[in-house]
Amino acid sequence: MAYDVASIARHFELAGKPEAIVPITTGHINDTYVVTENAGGQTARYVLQRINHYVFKEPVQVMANILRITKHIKSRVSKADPALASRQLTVIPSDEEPGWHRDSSGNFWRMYGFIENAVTYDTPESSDLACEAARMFGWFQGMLTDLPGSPLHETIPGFHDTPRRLRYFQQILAEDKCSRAKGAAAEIDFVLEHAALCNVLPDLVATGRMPVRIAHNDTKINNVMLDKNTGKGVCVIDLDTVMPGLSVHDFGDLVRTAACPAAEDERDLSKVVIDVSLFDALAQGFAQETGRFLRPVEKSHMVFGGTLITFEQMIRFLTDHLAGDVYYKVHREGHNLDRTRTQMKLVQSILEQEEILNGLVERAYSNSPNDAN
Ligand code: GN1
Ligand code: MG
Repeated sequence: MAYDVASIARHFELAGKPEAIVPITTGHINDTYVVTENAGGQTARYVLQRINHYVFKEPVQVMANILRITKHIKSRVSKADPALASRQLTVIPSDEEPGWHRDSSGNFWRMYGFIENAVTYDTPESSDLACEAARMFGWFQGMLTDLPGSPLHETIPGFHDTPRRLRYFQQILAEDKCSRAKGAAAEIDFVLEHAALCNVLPDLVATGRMPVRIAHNDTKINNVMLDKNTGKGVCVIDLDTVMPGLSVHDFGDLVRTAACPAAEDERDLSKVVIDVSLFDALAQGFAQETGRFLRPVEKSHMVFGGTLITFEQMIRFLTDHLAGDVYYKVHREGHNLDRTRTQMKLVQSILEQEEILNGLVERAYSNSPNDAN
């Protein structure tokens, strides 16, 4: 759908006039544009996004969370490192609201300052990069351990409620509206055979053994920005799903996206395996920042978090494939099935190497700053 993004951009408090607007196509959910403004010869860039309200039913709650989170992080960082504080996400107010603009068709838009001289990577190009990205997500979780006020809104109810995801999958499979189940028999069987994975973490939470914290909940490696020159972490982005969640889910999504150099939709499955040295780098980076505050039960379930989140993602892609590609943006026929297959291969690869990976996490935490237990 084409939007009149130039006139939408004008609703935000920019110093000058929007000059160029370029779409960015990497995300699966929201629509993103880079806006360049010109204020008396000085240019500055901004990120304009349309919040997908099919996915986020309450965009105002999403933005209320993000305003609290970004202010809190900025104020914490500014005490220790003002230069870094100026490179955190900043929400630009609109002419009517503190953080969003609602257009005449009911779409919600928001704008952030563009973080210059920083880059994101879709795949881990080196162990150093994987380690630094993981450190940033651990840092982010640490930053939010003291967020004051009421709990954050649950922007997608049951987002990582894997048993619920499984039930929904079973419903869509029973309907098989697009007659695609036949072509995905092996993947469907795999999900059904591994269904017991879904209940482990909910049981630990229900019995009070695993704490619910504020988690990012979408810790894809490309949701962290690194300095272009030094490679050092600058900030964490894509805050739409920051809400109550589990630390192991955040580590798990990192394993899913950064412990394997292949793309999420790679068709050559021989390339899709967990790379032990990338995994080790992730464990070290994450442990460095979280060793101080995580409980032993969280540390000992990090590898399981990788299995679970990857399995959950497999269920989500397969469900969307069976439902006719209604949730994730697809760019070719069978795209969600290709994604399903990579996730399945990754789950198998984690399970095969579980013992080694658990040993690496244990070592990373025993070498990390650790004063909680
Ligand atoms: C979506 O927004 P994006 O592309 O970072 C999805 C994640 C999935 C991911 C799979 C709100 O993330 O949960 O893990 O795609 N976000 C939402 O690549 O559903
Ligand atoms: Mg996202």
